[in-house]
Amino acid sequence: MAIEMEDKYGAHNYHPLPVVLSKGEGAYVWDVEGKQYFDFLSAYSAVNQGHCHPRIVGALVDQARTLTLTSRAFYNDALGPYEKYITEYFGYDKVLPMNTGAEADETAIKLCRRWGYDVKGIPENEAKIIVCENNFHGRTTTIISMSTDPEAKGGFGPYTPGFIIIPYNDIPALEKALEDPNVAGFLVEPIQGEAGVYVPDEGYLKKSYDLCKAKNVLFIADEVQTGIARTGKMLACDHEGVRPDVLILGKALSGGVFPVSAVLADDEIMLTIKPGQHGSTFGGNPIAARVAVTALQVVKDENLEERAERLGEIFRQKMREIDSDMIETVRGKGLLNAIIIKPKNGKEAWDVCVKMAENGLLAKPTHQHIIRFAPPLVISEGQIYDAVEIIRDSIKFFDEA
Ligand code: IF1
Repeated sequence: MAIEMEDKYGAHNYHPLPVVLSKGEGAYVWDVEGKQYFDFLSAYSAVNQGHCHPRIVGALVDQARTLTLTSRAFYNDALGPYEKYITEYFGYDKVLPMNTGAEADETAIKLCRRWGYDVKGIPENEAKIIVCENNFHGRTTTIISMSTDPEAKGGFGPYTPGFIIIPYNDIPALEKALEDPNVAGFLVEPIQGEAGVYVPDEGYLKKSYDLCKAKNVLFIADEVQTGIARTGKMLACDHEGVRPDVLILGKALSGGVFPVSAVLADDEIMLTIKPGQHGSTFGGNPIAARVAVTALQVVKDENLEERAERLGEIFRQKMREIDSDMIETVRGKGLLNAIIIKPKNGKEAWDVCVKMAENGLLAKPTHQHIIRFAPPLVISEGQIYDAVEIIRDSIKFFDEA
């Protein structure tokens, strides 16, 4: 019923697994028949704190009963405390609050260009931003102008100029691109999520950061998917001690209960945007402010960084113990992992995902042969073992077929 309605009345911009969900709690979701599943997608890493976390939902409901939206034409009593909390939490002078990850990436691009013109002295309209092949930063027309994915980019031209595309995890390529004096920034995912949880070589982030600093270029980290404890540290950049000049957050910044994103930077960068030069109707609304503070408190109170680190190690270890020639590679960091499936007898990643759903675990393939596994960080060790059993049984089903 729900599937037919979505098919008839909704745009066909997704191809969902045939599961109709109606309830979520912690690491579990339930479908309309009451079947329970492990959620190993976590809404692409937005529900790190677990589905419907009571404290976060509590903040949402409480504020929603009081004051939902004022616009930024006026002050409100929730935004200032949130801005203080998040800037101290991550160690930056200021935050620019937005709603979706794409909006935060767009905001970072505008900040980088304005800094390039007003501080670095790049000639007007000449600023360049370096990005990596196989990046994913969102779906707006400027963001897909940076994309190398024909699916995401094709048929939506004309494209926004001013981007230099280099291979990911390639220091010499970055060095060469940085020779252009009009480069204002390097925008990079510390781990490429959509590309299939592509973890760069140890030291790549630090070396990239150092090269950018040497050329007075902003190091801009898109931590929309890798941030908020997902990879075993609060930020994936923390694994290499890198402090991005511009930090982009989204998704789990709200624990998945509300669209909240943010861009953090110090005054030299942030104050290049003056009143009236950027904004958003819902950006920094009181609900988002209260929800984000609570979502960030939960990450600390429930030690989600340490859990992601420890349980991620166990998950990858158990996955590597599965004896199947369908599993080509297991890779990831913290609880952001993926396996590459080698097709067998015409069965591939999609079939494994359908079988896992039958067996009570939800995950989705990306780029045909890669299955990403990203459970809520509140999952227990016992649940990890149960989940691995389901993954093993599902893959072995095709092995023996
Ligand atoms: C879809 C992908 C993941 C992101 C990073 C910005 C954004 C995303 C690193 C934009 C969003 C989402 C978008 C969603 C599926 C999902 C996704 F498969 F598309 F690429 F996670 F890998 N930076 N990623 O991962 O944030 O505007 O969506 O809030 O578009 O299908 P958003």
